[in-house]
Amino acid sequence: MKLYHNPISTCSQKVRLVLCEKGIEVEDALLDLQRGDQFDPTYLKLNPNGVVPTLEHAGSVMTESTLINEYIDDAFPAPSLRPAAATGRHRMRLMTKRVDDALHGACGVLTYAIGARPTLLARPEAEREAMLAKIPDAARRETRRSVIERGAEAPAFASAMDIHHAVLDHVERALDGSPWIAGETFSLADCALAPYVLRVDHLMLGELIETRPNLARWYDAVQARPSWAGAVTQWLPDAVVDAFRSAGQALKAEYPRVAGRRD
Ligand SMILES: N[C@@H](CCC(=O)N[C@@H](CS)C(=O)NCC(=O)O)C(=O)O
Repeated sequence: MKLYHNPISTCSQKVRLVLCEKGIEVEDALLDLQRGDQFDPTYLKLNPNGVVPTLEHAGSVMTESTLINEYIDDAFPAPSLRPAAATGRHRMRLMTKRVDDALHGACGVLTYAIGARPTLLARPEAEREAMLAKIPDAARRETRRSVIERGAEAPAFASAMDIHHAVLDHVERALDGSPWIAGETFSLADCALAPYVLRVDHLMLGELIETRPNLARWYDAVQARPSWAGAVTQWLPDAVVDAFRSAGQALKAEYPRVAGRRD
C-alpha cells in the first residue's frame, strides 16, 4: 500500500488516522504542496484534481480521502470504524459529507488567508503567479489568489468563518450525550473532523472550540488516542505550525473579533 500525502494536509491526516487506528503500515510518497508537487504531470495521472491524498493498493489507484477511508475500512474490517447500526452509519456519513461539502473548502480559505499568507506574500510575485497558474480549476485558482492577496478582507473569508460556526454547531449537537460523533464508538466521522479542528487550533481560532464544551471535550479525547501521535503529531513540521500560530496571533491583534459570530 502506497500513500501519496503531505504531513500537514487535513485530508492526509484523516487517512493517516484511519491507517493508524487499524495498525496498517504504508509506503510514504510525500508531496510538497507549496512547491506544487501535486501538479506534476506524473502525479496528475494518478489524481487529476492535483490534490492529496492518493492511495495505491492491490493494483488500484484511489482518490478522495473520505472514499479512501471507506475503502480501508472495507478492505481491513477490524477494528471497524463504522457504527454497527444503519442509523449510526447515516450519522457518520452526514458528518463526513459536511466535512467534504463545506468545511474542507472553508478550511482552505482560512489556511491560506491566515496561515500560509505571510510566507507566500514574502515570495517574489512571479513565483507566486507561477504557483497559481498551475491550479487547474479556475474558481479554485481565483479564490486562492484573492485570499492570499486580501487575507481576512477577501470576500470568501467571512463565509468561510460562517461555515465553521455552522458545522461546529452541528458537531456540538451531535456530541450532546455521545462520546463520539456517530454515537458510542469512534468512527470515520471522528477521523474526518479532527484535522479541521486541529487547523482551527493552529490558526489561533481556539475560541471556535472553547465556546463549545462538547467539542472541546471530544477534541481532548481524540488527541489522547494513540493514533493521534502516529498520524498527526509526529508529522507536524514545527516551522509551519509556528508560522501558522504567529500569523493567527497577528490576525487577532488586527481583528480581535475575527472568530466571533457575525450579527
Ligand atoms: N476532496 C479531496 C480534497 C483533497 C484536497 O483538497 N487536498 C488538499 C490538501 S488537504 C490539497 O492537496 N491541496 C493542494 C492544492 O489545493 O493545491 C479529498 O478529500 O481527497
